[in-house]
Amino acid sequence: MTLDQIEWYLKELNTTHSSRLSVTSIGKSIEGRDIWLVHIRPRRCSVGGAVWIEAGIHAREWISPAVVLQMIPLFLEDCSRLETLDIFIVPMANPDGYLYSWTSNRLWRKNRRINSGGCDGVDLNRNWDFKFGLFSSDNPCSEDYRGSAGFSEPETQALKDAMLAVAGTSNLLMVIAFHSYGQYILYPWGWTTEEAPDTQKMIGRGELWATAAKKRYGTVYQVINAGGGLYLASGTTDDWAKGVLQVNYSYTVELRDEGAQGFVLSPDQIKPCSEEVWDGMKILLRAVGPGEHIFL
Ligand code: 0X9
Ligand code: ZN
Repeated sequence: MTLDQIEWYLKELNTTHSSRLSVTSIGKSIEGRDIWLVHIRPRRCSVGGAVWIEAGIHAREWISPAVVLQMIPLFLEDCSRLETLDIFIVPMANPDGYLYSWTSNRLWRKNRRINSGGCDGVDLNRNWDFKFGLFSSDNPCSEDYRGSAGFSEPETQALKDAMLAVAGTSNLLMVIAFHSYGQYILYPWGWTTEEAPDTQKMIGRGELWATAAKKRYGTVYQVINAGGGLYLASGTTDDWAKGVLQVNYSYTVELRDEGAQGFVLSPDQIKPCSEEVWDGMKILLRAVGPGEHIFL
């Protein structure tokens, strides 16, 4: 979907499903666009806890918002433990970058901050103020330019304020950020190869996700450590969620594919990718929070 189509769809959901869903703006991007938060309320009393889902922080990773948007009606239809959860979804964390990837540069990654010196954009997934600056670039021309300071960007400020608000009022069980590509379930830390709290639980639940996702089309998602298995990076959503919010479960999911098409994934992969991801999400969400012990 184009940015306009995404916004139209969210407005439509807000009017047609207002009994269980609300769409609000949590702040503005650097070019003044709204960053939308979709809250799906529990059907029954809210005993299940809350889950935060982020998509689209990297502009060119178009499969991320596509897959996450397709989850919204599935959450609304679901009649299982999932209906006891508060689901918070930011389907498009970097609207300016996304628009730019449609109009000017398909492989744009960062936001659209104008830096001095001629190279634009800050990598929003290096801008979170946890271990800020350790493994990221201070060069505005780099794809992983961290910005001038932790939370220098309005997009990451809006995201963290909203996440802090959710964590302050409900039992936030899990944070998942959707990216592409590579087919990985990444668990923290990303800033060090040392082990994060709850590592065995994150691996176990990640494997449940991957096994369920594989059943449908045979797609293999590897469960690996972000820092040790992929590469060291700091100032990321997943590390901030683990280090500051101290959620039990924090993940970055790298969606399809393994590199054949990479960021420019063909549209015929949207539906199968969404289906396998939903299979993974259903089992994962049953295996975190109250009742999770039955999965041990
Ligand atoms: O480098 C990133 O920001 C992510 N990969 S991507 O190709 N989508 O850009 C991975 C982030 C993984 N998390 C940590 N390293 N903490
Ligand atoms: Zn990414």
